[in-house]
Amino acid sequence: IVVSQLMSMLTQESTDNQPAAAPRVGIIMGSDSDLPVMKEAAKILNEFNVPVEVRIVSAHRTPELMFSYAASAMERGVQVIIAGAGGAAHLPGMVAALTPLPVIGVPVRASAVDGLDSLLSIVQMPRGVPAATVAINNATNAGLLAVRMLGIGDANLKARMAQYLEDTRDTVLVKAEKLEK
Ligand code: RP5
Repeated sequence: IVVSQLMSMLTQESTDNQPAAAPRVGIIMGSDSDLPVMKEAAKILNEFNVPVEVRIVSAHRTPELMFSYAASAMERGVQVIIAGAGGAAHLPGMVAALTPLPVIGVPVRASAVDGLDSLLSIVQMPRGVPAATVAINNATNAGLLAVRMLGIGDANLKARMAQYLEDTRDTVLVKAEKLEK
């Protein structure tokens, strides 16, 4: 499967010839090599029926595209941006500098130093320009955090997140019970 096919599968398709809902979350990443990690964020958002767009945007290789993406995201209706990158992972921080939207950074393990470079590049933002940072390769948590952010103004999403937590707890309790037997 080619990358473009995978990316359009991750972006919710329109049904019944209705135009696709405007994306509420932008998922961007520095390279198509980040896609195996970053697709987990799209999966979570699809589970919660949150419309997303998925794009390759590189801080270093396509700086003009990064600028125009970040500068236009809010006016296009995007409410949260999830940005993943590896190595010298400047994408989340640079995007946070270009938009007032909340930005969640995903440090991708992409180099010889096991993702520590990506983690530190994303988490060590200067005062005044925050980027939330999840664990290395944990795009699932980035998706869940985006749902929680959107849930502030969306009672339905907030209720579904409460249910997700209950389901997570129940899964662990069932496993624990099995172990005790
Ligand atoms: C970063 O460099 C990307 O986010 C990726 O994690 C890493 C390696 O990119 P490729 O050389 O695989 O395209 O900019």
